[in-house]
Amino acid sequence: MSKTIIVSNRLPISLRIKKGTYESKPSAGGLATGLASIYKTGENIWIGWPGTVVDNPEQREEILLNLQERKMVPVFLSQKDVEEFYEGFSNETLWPAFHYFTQYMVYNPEHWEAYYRVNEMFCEAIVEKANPDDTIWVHDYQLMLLPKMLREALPDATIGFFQHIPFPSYEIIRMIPWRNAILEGVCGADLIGFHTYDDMRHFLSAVSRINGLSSESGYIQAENRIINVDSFPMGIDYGKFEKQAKSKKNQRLVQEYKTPLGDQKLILSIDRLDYSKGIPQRLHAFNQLLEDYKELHGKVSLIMIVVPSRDTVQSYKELKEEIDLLVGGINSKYSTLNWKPVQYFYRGFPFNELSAYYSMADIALVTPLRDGMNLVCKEYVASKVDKKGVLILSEMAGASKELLEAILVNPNDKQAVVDAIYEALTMPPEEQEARMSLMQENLRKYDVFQWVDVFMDRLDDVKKKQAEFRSKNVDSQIIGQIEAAFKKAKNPVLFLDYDGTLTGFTGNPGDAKPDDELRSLICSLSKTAQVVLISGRDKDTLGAWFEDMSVDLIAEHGVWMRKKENPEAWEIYAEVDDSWKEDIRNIMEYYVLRTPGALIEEKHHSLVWHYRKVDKGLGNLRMRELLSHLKYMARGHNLQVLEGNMVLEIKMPDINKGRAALNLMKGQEHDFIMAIGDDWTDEDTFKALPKEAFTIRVGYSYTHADYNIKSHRQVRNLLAKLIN
Ligand code: GDG
Repeated sequence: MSKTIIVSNRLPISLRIKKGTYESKPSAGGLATGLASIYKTGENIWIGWPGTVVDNPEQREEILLNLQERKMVPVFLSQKDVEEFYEGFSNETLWPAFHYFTQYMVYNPEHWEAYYRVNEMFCEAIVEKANPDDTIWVHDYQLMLLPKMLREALPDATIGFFQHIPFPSYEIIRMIPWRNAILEGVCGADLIGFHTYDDMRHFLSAVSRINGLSSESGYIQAENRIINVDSFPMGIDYGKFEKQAKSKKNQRLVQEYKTPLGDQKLILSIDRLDYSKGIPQRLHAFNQLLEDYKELHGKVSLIMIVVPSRDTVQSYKELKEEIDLLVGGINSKYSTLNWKPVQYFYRGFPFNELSAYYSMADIALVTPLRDGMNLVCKEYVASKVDKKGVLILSEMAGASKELLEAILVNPNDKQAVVDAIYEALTMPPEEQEARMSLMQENLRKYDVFQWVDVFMDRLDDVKKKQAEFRSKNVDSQIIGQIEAAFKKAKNPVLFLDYDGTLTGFTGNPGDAKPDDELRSLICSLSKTAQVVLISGRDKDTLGAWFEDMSVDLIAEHGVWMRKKENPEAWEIYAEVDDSWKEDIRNIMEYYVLRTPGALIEEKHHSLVWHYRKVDKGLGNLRMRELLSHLKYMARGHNLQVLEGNMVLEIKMPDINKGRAALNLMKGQEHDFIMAIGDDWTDEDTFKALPKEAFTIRVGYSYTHADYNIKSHRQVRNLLAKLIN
């Protein structure tokens, strides 16, 4: 039976080695709780780094056995791995890049090599435990190469990837020298999840511009399968925070903490030490508040909890010093004998104490400069069981897309943060209740368990979609059937599209000339079958390329036909009025002038606007504009607009490849018909041909064809089989 493997950089435990012996505590983090329902059942396991360097082989063995009982498998990292892979590439290249702190990015090839190496180590550890059809869910930015490595080792596995931190704009991604490999790595997954729609949008744009993979409605069309990209905003274990907040123990603790503070209003700030969290900016705003509103002195305190993290890294050390100075500055300026404006803690707290802080805070001030989601704000809302309290939340946190009833602020706008704090301090209790209730309803429904279920369901769903395509894949059995039918046939005919079907695409369409392999293939085929090259290309190019071959040619999607018996005589499908061209050409020219790299091709019966050489995003934008413009014009002229591969073509509607194919077969009896094509102009052929024909679409798109085939390479292999 297949099992599920969770993979993350850190295992859900904290392991400490003291004087040669180790102790490990389970982690109570949100992710660990949410995924417990998965890895603790059946044969499922969690694979990751235990969080501490263990060099002693005997101790490793001991830890391995101990973790095995808890359904975990450790990947042991050396000190060098930790420095170069974790602290290095993950936290000094990807972390700053993905949080838009490009000034902190380090470009170190050795760190990159370590990142690659450790991802490989993870892959090996997984392969050792995995069955070929297992489900593997990989988490976060430390393991972005892993999905592809796993796909290669376990082609049939179901692979999910979730990124917990933001995914930035293409403009940032393109700064990373190793961007191609990173994006390709992630695309080894079947389902790729982010917290927000913006992250997903940025990812799709980067994959399209950097790796040339197009997508539609969140489905990336990869070479041999579809990949789903979607947004899955992560929730918290709502029940746990609610229950704790309601408990007698918690109420006692709140009482104990609050007594010395009197009836001061309390503002809570909790973060890991990180420049993305905007801690100094928050302190500046609090300082400004005290400067602007003297009447608040003695009546409001900021409880600032900063949890130590990465403080060996220089930029974090500097951040810590900056915070210390700011806190010291505020306290020395405003403190009185019985009031300290900032209660500052540089340490973590156990869960019950954290929960007490959430319960007693009148305001949670959560103002990161960038945050993938931010769970602290959600935990605060869940803990406000009396519904009294106000959340001030940064627009730059993923959570701001869900918690619309918070006071949303731009963390870079100091005055806006000051105003938000003042608004929160003076907000009527009924309004607090109304806002809190709406947020609680939302968070209760979309908790971390729901998040896990939805992700796993979608993973199933994308596998089903892939299976639908695969059921139409030209496999060895289908090839056998085609071969047998072909060999039996006395009068076979093959309709073969050219670009994308017999050959790949090139930057310059003129460069896609038939190579020697293709010429000899067509030549041999034409000895036993009627070969028809059916293309959108102009007749002169096709005529010149296949001048000396015994093949029929259909050019310009069916406008022109040239029979092999009479290679000099091109027949036209019908003489039609082309007075429409002038108006349309004027419009297309206007779009060429606005779009560097675009060009117009004039064919006998059509006009084509090419944008293959245009900067990708601009090309798509202009194509959409021109498409709607042309569709509008087309109605008046009774024309048809076709969207091809990096082209828009406008032509008379009664001319298409399907009609041309039927026209060519008229009066002949064929006992084998096969058509292969790669874009939607070929769909006309697939639809027009009798049902006993073999119809094949190149690429894994929805199609009227009977089958899909991976690429032009496989088409050539299939045709080669017919010769042998
Ligand atoms: C990544 C993304 C995304 C904090 N102080 C204490 C303590 N905490 C707990 C909180 C909360 C968690 O740490 C911090 O939440 P984040 O949302 O910042 O999560 P990270 O794991 O740091 O970050 C982030 C998240 O992944 C999930 O996808 O939201 O954007 O950066 O749960 O309660 N817990 C205890 N004592 C503390 O002092 N016990």
